[in-house]
Amino acid sequence: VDMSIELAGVRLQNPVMPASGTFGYGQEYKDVFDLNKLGALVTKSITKEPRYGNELPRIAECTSGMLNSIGLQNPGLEHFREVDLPELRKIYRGPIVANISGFSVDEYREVAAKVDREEQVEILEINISCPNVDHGGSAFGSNPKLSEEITRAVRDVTKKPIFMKLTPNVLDITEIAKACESGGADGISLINNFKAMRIDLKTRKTITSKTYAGLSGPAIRPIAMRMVNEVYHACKLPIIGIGGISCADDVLEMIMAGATGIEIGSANLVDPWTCQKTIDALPKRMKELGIRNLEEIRGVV
Ligand code: RRO
Repeated sequence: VDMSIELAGVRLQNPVMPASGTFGYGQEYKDVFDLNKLGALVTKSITKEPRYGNELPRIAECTSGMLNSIGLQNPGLEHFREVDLPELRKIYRGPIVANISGFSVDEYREVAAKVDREEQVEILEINISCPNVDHGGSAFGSNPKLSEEITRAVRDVTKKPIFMKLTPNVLDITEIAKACESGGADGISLINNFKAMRIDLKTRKTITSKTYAGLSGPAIRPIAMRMVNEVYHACKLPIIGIGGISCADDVLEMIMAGATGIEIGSANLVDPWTCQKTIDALPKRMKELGIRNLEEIRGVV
């Protein structure tokens, strides 16, 4: 069986990528399994300036998933270019997807222009959906005009493929996806997490330092499936499906909903071998289900 895919002109040996934020810049996982097995590696969202992120605690477990309110902790653009990217290249040969965030249209443009100069980066994933910051983040991705404007700004400064990463915290995901398509996006990544909260009964305070945090994991997978399917039918762009995927069957289901590639997020925090196990299991499941290649099942629903 053939599990390779093509994502906006980039060939991937398989559709499995770690979701942004779950593999950092690769170093934490290099001793867990061979990163070169991945379809591509998506790096943690970077901003122009370094950020410490939100105060601890910023993770909470919950039934069928988890909450996070990391708050865009990252080493900043210059450190990413000078240290993280070269260090990643030493341990990983495959395609690198650089995830970018910003707090203004100009910041997205500026960071994208600098990342565009990095030969090692194959694809840009533009995060307009972080729910854990006080301004920017999902405020961009829930506004069609701003989503289009950011897409256009990034489009102006790079010829590399651009995937816009969307928030599910909207009434109509197709409206945002279509705005990104008009702005010149090459693909859509969805979904980021749902705005949520948990309370500790003893302290009577929220478990995470920020009142609201983002829900991810198995709980959101059926919603992610539905949203991917809606965007698949509303746009012509390739989709990276994200949301609660943790095994080969989940991957195949997401591709049947319309995704080309997929990202695994929360499941990596439960079992750091999830990506490797999923990739290893995929050919066997494809054979059992009579699937010769992934294209033949994409968007069958
Ligand atoms: O850093 C975060 O809090 C974070 C980001 Br930028 C994001 O896009 N999604 C997420 O779950 N957490």
